[in-house]
Amino acid sequence: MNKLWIPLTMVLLVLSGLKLNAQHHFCGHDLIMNQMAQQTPGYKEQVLKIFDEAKRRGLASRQSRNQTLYTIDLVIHVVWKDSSENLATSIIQGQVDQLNKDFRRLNADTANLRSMFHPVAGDAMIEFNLVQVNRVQTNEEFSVDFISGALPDNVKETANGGSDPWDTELYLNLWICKIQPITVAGIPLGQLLGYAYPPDGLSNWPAGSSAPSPLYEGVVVDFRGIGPNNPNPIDLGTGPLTVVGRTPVHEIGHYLGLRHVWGDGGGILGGNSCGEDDGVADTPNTAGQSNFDCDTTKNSCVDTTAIDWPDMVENYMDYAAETCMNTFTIGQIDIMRGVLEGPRCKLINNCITTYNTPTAELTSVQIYPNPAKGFTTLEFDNPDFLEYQITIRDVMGKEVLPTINGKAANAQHTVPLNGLANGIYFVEIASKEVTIGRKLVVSQ
Ligand SMILES: [Ca+2]
Ligand SMILES: [Ca+2]
Ligand SMILES: [Ca+2]
Ligand SMILES: [Zn+2]
Repeated sequence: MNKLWIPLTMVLLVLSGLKLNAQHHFCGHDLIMNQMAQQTPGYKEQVLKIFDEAKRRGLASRQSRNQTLYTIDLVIHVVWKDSSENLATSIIQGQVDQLNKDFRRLNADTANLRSMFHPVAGDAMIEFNLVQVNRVQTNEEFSVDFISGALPDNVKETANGGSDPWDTELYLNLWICKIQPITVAGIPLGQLLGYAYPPDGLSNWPAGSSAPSPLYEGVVVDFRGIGPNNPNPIDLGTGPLTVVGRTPVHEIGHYLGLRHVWGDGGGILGGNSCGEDDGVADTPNTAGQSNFDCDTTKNSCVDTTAIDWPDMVENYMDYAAETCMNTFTIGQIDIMRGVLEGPRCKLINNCITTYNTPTAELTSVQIYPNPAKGFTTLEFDNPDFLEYQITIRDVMGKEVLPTINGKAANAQHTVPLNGLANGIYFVEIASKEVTIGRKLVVSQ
């Protein structure tokens, strides 16, 4: 992740003349990851756990993929101030059509994918059903606070000049608005084109945490990033960009759990990040993002596989030109479908048969060290994200430590044992489906 996201550092960089490229524009994934990590310790780890779980789940169901088309109901909110932002219905429909091509690999420009990547390109078997377009006129502006990292989530609130979502568990909400340029002390730093919160297991979090509201789940895209045939150009000094509707494709990729192909890291100034990747085996690691170009000569990291692949600039999760992007890989599709079969299962009405189906819920239970002195660690897998409760009792059955509640997929709890007398204790891990007991020996 972007380790250079330190507001004060950013200001100093600007003031010291290392000014960021004012033409740089991007999606808000890094902003979210860093802002949330600052507000809520453990956020990144939680997102990564859910990512790993989705990958495992999607990989397991890869074989049956061709038989199961997932349809997501889509609600679009057009929140406009200037009439140019109130996009014509034909542009909205064109965007929905583009989503349905790109997620089914029916887009004509798949022909441009270089042949070495043909074996990893995939049809996600995901489609979008537009159920409603809400148009809301507003007097508000939608801005990014670069110092605090706050995003323009007021677009998601009718009371704050935006448009309230339809139930975010049942519908994908896409808000279209003008996102104001990012500035610090009047200095323009760039333009946010869109953002989406990753699936982050909010219901799992402790009360009082500053996780974003479930009402904020969904995708926000600047009105100029909707296409094709959008008459409102984005020109940030290098001429108008060609927009064909790939910003929403990219942001829905994040919404369904994907990370950037270069794996973030490397810093906002474009440092090398060959040491960090996106967790997806079939996207070649790269040293950093593309710059809205289509440079097929790039090979920025040496791959550890037998073949040293070039950078996959055709991938939707890079920042290449929109006319250069045309592909999700099979590994990325595993994750997106794993998210739809897990934390976002209600979108596809498929929670009963997959997400909440009783299986061997709590597995691979480990307690270490055991015998323990001072503390011990409990670890187990909970692939169906069931709520669980851990109690620790003495030989008389009396609870000797506070109960632990959780819902994490890959549970890990370090338990302080201070004050416990030497002896044998019983650890009980219970979900609504299963109870597992283990013996714990305390030897202080
Ligand atoms: Ca990288
Ligand atoms: Ca990769
Ligand atoms: Ca390479
Ligand atoms: Zn992004």
